[in-house]
Amino acid sequence: MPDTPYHPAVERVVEAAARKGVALDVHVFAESTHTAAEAAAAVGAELGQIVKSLVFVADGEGGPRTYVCLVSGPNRVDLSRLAAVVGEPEIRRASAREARDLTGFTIGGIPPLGHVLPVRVVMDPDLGRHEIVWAAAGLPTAVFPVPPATLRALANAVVAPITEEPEPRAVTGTAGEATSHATADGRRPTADG
Ligand code: 5CA
Repeated sequence: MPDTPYHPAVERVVEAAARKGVALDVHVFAESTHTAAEAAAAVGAELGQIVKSLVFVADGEGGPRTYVCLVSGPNRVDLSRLAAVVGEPEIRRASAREARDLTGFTIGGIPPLGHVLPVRVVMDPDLGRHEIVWAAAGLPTAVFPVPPATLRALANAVVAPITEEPEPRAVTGTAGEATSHATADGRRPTADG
């Protein structure tokens, strides 16, 4: 147990992990770890090691179904891919208020586990490239390090490709047109910060 008790939001995350037999090493900072970039700077890690916990909603007759995507810092969720992976015809980004009400945590501190309502969790395979990744621990000033395999188990996550492909590189030095994966109207369905 720490000398000083954790904030109740952090305590909920620590207890959820403890119920799965994992002792979290929560790091609390004076400065913000609200964004992935801030978290990377605070812990001295690569942006790719930061776990964004992004909330999505499918509106069904029985109420909203909530999905939390655990995404490597630089990556962006592709809504079409996410919908296909979770088998929802329509899915959208949660508002800040919905994210708080559905998970019990405020954006910037939403953790991968310990949510107040049942959620399904989908994890970006890119997180598996790192020995250790860092996830939010319930507050926008608290994060914890975890091996990705442990994160997957803690969050009961399915690992599946849900992020955008990198933008195609322009073809240079030929007479042909550059290829593009953009849709006919030039937009790509995206949902990330
Ligand atoms: N503590 C950091 C790193 S662990 C963190 O929680 N990052 S995060 O990416 O999971 O949370 C911030 C994200 O919340 C932003 O990337 C952005 O995509 C999202 N966000 C910010 N404002 C809103 C909003 N008004 N509605 C929905 N999502 C938002």
